[in-house]
Amino acid sequence: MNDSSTARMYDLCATEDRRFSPFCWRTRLAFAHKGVPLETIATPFTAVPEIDPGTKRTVPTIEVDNSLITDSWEIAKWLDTRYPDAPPLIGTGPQESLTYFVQEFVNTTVHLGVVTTVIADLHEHLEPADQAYFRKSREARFKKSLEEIQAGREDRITDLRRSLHPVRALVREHEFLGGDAPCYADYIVFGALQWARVTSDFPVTEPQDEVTIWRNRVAALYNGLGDSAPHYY
Ligand SMILES: N[C@@H](CCC(=O)N[C@@H](CS)C(=O)NCC(=O)O)C(=O)O
Repeated sequence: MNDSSTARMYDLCATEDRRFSPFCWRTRLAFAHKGVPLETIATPFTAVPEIDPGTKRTVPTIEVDNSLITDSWEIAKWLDTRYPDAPPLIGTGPQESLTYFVQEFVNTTVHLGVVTTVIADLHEHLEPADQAYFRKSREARFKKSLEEIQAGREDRITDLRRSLHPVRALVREHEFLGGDAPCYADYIVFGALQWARVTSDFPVTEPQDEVTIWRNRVAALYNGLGDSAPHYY
């Protein structure tokens, strides 16, 4: 375990150090939002079981204060409790409930749209050992080949863009989903779009879309943290 007081996050990585996990992006931005330093540990899929052998941890998992915290929502809640004087991420009461709603909408509708748009491209970016694991596990989950899952994305992309309408409607009126300043909901939606732009040159949103303009605004936060990883557009 890490002795230093700086938290460390196990972060999925692909070739060229592409950091693509939508959940890990939420956590990276959440730490930056609180002004708390975070180191990342590049972790291929096949190394995830080694984080805490014998358990079924996912990423993000963070190492902090000599213990491990898994799950992006749990980590954001921990940050709010540990750093109450910095701007809240999730908050409490109605804000917490609405943020949870955003999370579940993104985890289901938006993530399904993104993964079926970029899954074969993502595979192309993995190291060979990870490619074998990823193909086997995802093809078993979808009961189709990666190429079949991604096929037809040109026709399906309109559905994904339409599903982002709630975001579009809000950012037409406000700088961020949080209003004048970003909040955890911004990072949840951003993570989904970041996953796509880090792994594929197929644009999930069009350049002139208000969603793209907002996404660029979030990417530029915290000294361009979201633009610091290799990405296509
Ligand atoms: N609910 C979890 C989901 C995390 C999750 O699904 N992480 C994926 C990567 S994006 C994972 O660890 N996958 C391991 C694997 O597929 O073997 C969270 O919000 O942190």
